[in-house]
Amino acid sequence: MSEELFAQMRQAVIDGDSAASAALAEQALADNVPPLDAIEKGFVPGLTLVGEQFGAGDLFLPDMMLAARAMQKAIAILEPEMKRQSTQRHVVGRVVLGTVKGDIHEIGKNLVGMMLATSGFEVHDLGVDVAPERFVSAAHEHNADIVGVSALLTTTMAGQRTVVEQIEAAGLRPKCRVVVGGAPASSTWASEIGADGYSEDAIGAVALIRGLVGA
Ligand code: B1M
Repeated sequence: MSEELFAQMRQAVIDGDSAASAALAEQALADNVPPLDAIEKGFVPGLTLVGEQFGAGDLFLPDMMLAARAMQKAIAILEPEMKRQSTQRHVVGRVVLGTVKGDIHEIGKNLVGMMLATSGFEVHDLGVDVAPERFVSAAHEHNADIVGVSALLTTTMAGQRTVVEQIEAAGLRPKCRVVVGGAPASSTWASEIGADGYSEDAIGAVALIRGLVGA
């Protein structure tokens, strides 16, 4: 039953059909499908396929934009239920999150933020195209335990190194740790730039950050 629903979700994103993805997200809620399963097993595989076909030159930027919009529509419907299901009551840590300067990819970063928030973290999401100085000032302002930096492009990932350097230069370390993620990042890259951790997905990011703050 869920497998069939997941297949329809995948197809709605591939088709860039926001109305269909919204209806399928509503159906998932009505059928008690866990919202994270709907996102990760249903909608994300569609976006991954669109990305691969874009990379191969078989699809174009407008296709990728429509697919992203369909995905975001579904997430907007599923997010309140994820928050409602959260049982955490006390703040386990403070996280400043954003996508590096020059990079406007936000879906993965938003998922990480959503998972952290539903796991009891206070999340300050700075959005996309965030300058390194902004990460530093927000870390100061919110007394952050963690600065989370997302990058989806090989051309922007160097911005993660700059954030690490500027957090260090501002004297915020070691109390404030820097965690990186996004498709081109890896644990090797995280070590190379002196970050405190890397996760390849949102669930792993929560586990990693919980470990770093001792929660
Ligand atoms: Co873009 N794009 N895009 N794009 N786009 C990629 C990344 C690309 C791999 C597609 C491809 O060619 N195959 C490619 C990058 C190639 C490279 O650098 N090597 C690419 C390109 C080239 C571009 C443009 C340059 C295209 C152009 O203009 N010619 C352009 C750049 C714009 C810019 O940023 N300056 C561009 C634009 C766009 C859209 C605007 C159309 C749209 C983004 C819409 C939006 O976010 N509002 C878009 C999309 C949707 C993608 C793909 C298809 C999907 C990205 C996504 O949302 N995935 C992507 C292909 C792909 O990744 N397969 C692609 C779903 C999401 C849940 O996964 O973001 O990986 P992801 O996040 C995961 C993990 O990475 C991890 O957890 C998340 C959840 O599990 N994670 C973290 C992410 N951040 C983390 C932080 C953490 C920890 C874990 O700690 C802090």
